[in-house]
Amino acid sequence: MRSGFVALLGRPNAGKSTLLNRMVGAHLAIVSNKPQTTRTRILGARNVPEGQLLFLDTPGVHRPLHRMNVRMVDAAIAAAREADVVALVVDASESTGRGTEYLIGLLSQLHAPVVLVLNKIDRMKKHVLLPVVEWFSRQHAFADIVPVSAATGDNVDRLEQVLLSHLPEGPPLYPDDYLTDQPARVLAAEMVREQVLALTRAELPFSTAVTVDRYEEPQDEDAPLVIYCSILVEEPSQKPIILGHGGAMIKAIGTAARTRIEAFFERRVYLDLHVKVRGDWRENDRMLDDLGLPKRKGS
Ligand SMILES: Nc1nc2c(ncn2[C@@H]2O[C@H](COP(=O)(O)OP(=O)(O)OP(=O)(O)O)[C@@H](O)[C@H]2O)c(=O)[nH]1
Ligand SMILES: [Mg+2]
Repeated sequence: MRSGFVALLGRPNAGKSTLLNRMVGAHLAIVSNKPQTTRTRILGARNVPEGQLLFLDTPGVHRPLHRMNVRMVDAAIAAAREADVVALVVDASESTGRGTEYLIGLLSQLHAPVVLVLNKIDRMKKHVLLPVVEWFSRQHAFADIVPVSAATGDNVDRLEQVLLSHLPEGPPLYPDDYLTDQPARVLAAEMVREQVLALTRAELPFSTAVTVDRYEEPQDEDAPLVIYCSILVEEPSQKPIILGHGGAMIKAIGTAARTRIEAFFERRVYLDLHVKVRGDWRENDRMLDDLGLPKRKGS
């Protein structure tokens, strides 16, 4: 048997979270078409007869402009340093730039083998993939290169086998019913944030956070989960955008999030949303600690 940690490292929007969810078969990490969606490291376990893969989804590596972003990038690099295998996930349908070169530069600091995952091949014609493979092969001695589509699932079976082959031999590290390190209340708050990202535009996705003010899980399984969340924005002018005309936007966010939380937990949910203005929360150490973005030692 082989078991160990696989860090999913990459630029924002490469499809790391989509790949995590595909690999473990559950919507553990929220996904959006906006960059910098994932803010913390998220563990998702996948058990196969040959062993256990412990995926670490990470925030996309980018140039940090706020304290929050410094912590995000730190969390990603720390996960890559701790992992047994690093899967460098790139959007193969996009041309490479400085950001990709910076990431490749980081790889030399890692001891673990690095598997290059060329994602989004559903958006590409076969003949354009070959030059991409050739370019990346010249940049780093990758342990393997695997083209996949996290969205359609194309070739992810092969990726699983490749990643497994690079894990150390040993028994599973977690029980076989263990799925994630994300507490239920965090999963719920993230599903609210996912709808904020899906339904709002411009700067809002970057300057919004969701906190849980109250979370009740009644023993009686027919009774709904009770969840009170606050949507934090930085500027007073952003509040009416989240609320929408006559409260239409926050209602839409709430309805969509509730439907998804209910499907995830297979249980009725009462969801209450509030909007709060918290200027500069992205620079506030206590807020960032509470949001699961702790400062790392030495950073
Ligand atoms: N066509 C296509 N789109 C994909 C694929 N994988 C992910 N996407 C889309 O790419 C966008 C970004 O996906 P995410 O999974 O959120 O990307 P990420 O790397 O986790 O991004 P960050 O959390 O911001 O670092 C979303 O709109 C996804 O639906 C794929 O294989 N094919
Ligand atoms: Mg992500």
